[in-house]
Amino acid sequence: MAILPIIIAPDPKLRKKAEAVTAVDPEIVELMENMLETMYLAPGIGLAAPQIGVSKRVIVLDISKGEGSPDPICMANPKITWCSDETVTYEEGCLSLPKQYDQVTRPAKIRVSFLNKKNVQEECEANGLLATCIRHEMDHLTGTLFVDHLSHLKRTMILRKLKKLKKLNAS
Ligand code: K1U
Ligand code: ZN
Repeated sequence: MAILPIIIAPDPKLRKKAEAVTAVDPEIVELMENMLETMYLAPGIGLAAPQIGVSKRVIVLDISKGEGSPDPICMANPKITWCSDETVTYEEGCLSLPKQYDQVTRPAKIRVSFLNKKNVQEECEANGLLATCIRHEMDHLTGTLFVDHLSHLKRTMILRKLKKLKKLNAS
């Protein structure tokens, strides 16, 4: 397994639309395992392949936050099949936008179909933080960041701050 560097915004790689995978073959299983290891080390509760520079529709999640036993979830080609009208608001963060947090409102419950690690099509229902995290990670697959759900002013301020920090770290 390997720890992969996480891309920090602003970066055009985070804005690209990811490609569907044809099947969860050994190469995709290895990608999923590397993504999980990278996510746990960060630490985070989710990670999408574009965040490590791989433009594929693959996400991993574990919202157990180290409390109790780990509960890793791997999804390829996730697709929302239903979402509730009821919404829920969480303070979101993103490993690609370090130390930036804000409230985002999303559907409280969702149903999602996906290919699992065994290349079998599955459908599951999620609510609360798991539903939010799945939507957050799926946003990464279309080049959307959580700041895109905020006001223009907040988004611009956060992205400007990160651009300055990147410049500073490079010099
Ligand atoms: O996509 C990412 O960059 C991961 C992101 C996922 C996420 C967080 C909060 C709401 C929705 C989606 C993170 O994991 S940020 C780090 C974080 O939230 C966390 C880290 C350790 C323990 C608990 C939370
Ligand atoms: Zn994110």
